[in-house]
Amino acid sequence: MERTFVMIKPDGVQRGLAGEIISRFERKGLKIVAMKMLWIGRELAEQHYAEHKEKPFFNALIDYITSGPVVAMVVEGRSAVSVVRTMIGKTNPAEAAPGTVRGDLAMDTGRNVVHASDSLQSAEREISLFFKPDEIFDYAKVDEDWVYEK
Ligand code: IDP
Repeated sequence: MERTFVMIKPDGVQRGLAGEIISRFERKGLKIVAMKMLWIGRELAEQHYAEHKEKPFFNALIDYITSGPVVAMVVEGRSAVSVVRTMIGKTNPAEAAPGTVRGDLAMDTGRNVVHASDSLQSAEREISLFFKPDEIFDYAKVDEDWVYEK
């Protein structure tokens, strides 16, 4: 099983899309093993998006992600990193396929409603930035035998 980091960005919270987005992951069969609402400060935002520090959109990105509360989650499942990336769709919502979160619910790259880790390595890094080990729960879900054959 893999764990990935997912975040409903401030526009997703403001637009009342948190439930819709969380529900998509639940219905898929993924397991939410950690979740909280928080308002990210600039320091954490800059750490989270450190790989984009030199990009022209970096300051706007930090302004955006710190502009209101977000909902942060750890989502677990088989191949969770790639499954969740497929579900959220391309970075630019105008190019994201219908059926994906961004394809269905967003219009603009700078307001693309959701974040998800792009590799196992970034998942581990991002999970440890946002969650302490005791905020992540190991539990059995009753439908597991109905989600996975084995
Ligand atoms: P991702 O979120 O799909 O992994 P990244 O390329 O890692 O995409 O970019 C991180 C975030 O930075 C994007 O989700 C988006 O909010 C923002 N971003 C990326 N490229 C641009 C851009 O060209 N203009 C404005 N914002 C951008």
